[in-house]
Amino acid sequence: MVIITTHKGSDFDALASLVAASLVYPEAKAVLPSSINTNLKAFLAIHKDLFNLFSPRDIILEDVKTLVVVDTHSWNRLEEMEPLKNKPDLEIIVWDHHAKGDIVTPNKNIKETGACVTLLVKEIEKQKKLITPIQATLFLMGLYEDTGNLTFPSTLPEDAYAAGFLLDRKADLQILSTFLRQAYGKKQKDILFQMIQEAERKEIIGFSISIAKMEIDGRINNLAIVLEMYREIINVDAAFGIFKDVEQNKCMVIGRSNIDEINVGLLMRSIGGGGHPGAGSALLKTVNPDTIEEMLLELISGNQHSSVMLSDIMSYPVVTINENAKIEEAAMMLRELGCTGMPVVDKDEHVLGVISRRDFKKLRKPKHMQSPVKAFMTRNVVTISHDKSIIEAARLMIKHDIGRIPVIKKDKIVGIITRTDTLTYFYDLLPD
Ligand SMILES: [Mn+2]
Repeated sequence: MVIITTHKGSDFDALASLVAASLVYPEAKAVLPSSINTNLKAFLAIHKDLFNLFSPRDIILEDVKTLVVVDTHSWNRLEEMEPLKNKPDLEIIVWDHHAKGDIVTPNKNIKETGACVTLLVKEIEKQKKLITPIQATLFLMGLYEDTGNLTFPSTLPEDAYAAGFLLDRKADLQILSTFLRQAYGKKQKDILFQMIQEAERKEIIGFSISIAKMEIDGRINNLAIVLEMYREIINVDAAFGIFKDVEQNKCMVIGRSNIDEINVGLLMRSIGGGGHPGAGSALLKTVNPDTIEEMLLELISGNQHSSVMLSDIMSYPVVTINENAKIEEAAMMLRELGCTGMPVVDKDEHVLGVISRRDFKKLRKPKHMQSPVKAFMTRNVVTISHDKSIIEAARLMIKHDIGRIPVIKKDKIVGIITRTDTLTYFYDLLPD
């Protein structure tokens, strides 16, 4: 007997992958774990008969010759199938988009796509299998749930391509939104209600923020959605939720910000998490929520930039040229360095201007090549202090349409921040 199964606490991607795999392996029985998440329960309450699903109770494990595992390849996430772990001669086939797992088999189809179902949809397309609109709808639900409607950074071009393929196969967006919207369900509603009742606003560095501390009972999905709703309702510039899971003794910290000045990704990185300027999270072990709150407040109220300052991402040392050097020399240096401009400094390394290829257009006579740089440099250079934020640097670049800004500390140039540096930062390409 061939069976297909997926991880416990199954979500839409798990069910979608399970059903998709049953098209790839038509002889197999699709076994859905007993524990499935709330969204999926609501969906299956109506759609169950459309899919030929088996429960683990229906299966005699001794008879299983081939096990197809989708959307995981970790034994401890299979639970009800764990007895198979020690079955000799069991053939295992894996389809998964998680990098980690302990199921060992030569038959692995693993790629870190946004959703697991993407891999199977690709296979279905390759084998030219027919799929019904309701199957396409389910597959797209899995795909959208795991990729946040193709917005999560883990989304690959393959995911978007698969979404297009499924829409072409008549996936129904109406049904899809009905079930996916339940990401905000009763549990989430209860938490939001409690958060609003206890809400406190604070004014800090000129912005309104709110930090909610809550105890939660076990894993609750989609707290990020709850927090975004909370931020909107309380109407603050930035909101943070510190959710303490008492049993696991862990704290989930989630932040949302609507303003550049409070960079959630930066804050979360400082406490061991991650994210982007507008949204981020961190999972902390055995930390007191009050301590986390203090930490956040301290970080926001000024030390926010102490973790990642301009000096962390700027380029240095900077090649500069003395004001009295000859134009000829500047031209030669720029050519050698392959850059378009460089700061001009006096003997104390104070920035006086910038000499760039553009300035060479001002040269009229051959003897100008022998003139001092200061005669042709551009004055009134935009500079930035080393303790300013990266956002501020980016703003200056946009405002003045410049690609590089000298970074100044105590009147001296200590580095240069370039457009590439800021892009690298914003796109989260910083090494951890
Ligand atoms: Mn998945």
